[in-house]
Amino acid sequence: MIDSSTPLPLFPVVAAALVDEEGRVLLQQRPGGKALAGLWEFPGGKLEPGETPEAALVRELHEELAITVAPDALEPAGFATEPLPGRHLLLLLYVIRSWSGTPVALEADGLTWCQPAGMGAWPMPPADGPLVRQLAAYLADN
Ligand code: 9L3
Ligand code: MG
Repeated sequence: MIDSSTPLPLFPVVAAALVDEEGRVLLQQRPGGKALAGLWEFPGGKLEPGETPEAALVRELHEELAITVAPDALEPAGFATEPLPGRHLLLLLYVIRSWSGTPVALEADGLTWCQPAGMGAWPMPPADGPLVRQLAAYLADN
């Protein structure tokens, strides 16, 4: 029986705030037919078995956006949790200020660059909202 004293298994997912020279951050639109379709998210995804969060994010950004990121360019900037059926999402956010290549939407329905202060205009998955506030605080201090 599941009750509040029984921890759900963690479901780790990584996400990136790619920050450009003007302080804008890239969001991508989740594609139709997938969970949370149409919502705008920080790019990223699930860890594969045995993968570190950093390696997973480097791989996801290459798969989703065709960009190359060096592992030491990842700055841990925040996290959010969200209960899902049977498991607990743990979403880790990394700031990235340098990469090679120009992001193209290989899996998303669209891309947008926006200031963190303007992200409220973009409907996001539940776990991404807290990350926006953490991102703004992180960027103000770093
Ligand atoms: N998720 C939420 N915000 C994000 C990302 C990359 C992912 N910025 C959530 C949506 C799903 C789960 O993580 O519940 C796994 O993501 P996907 O593999 O369905 O993209
Ligand atoms: Mg993804």
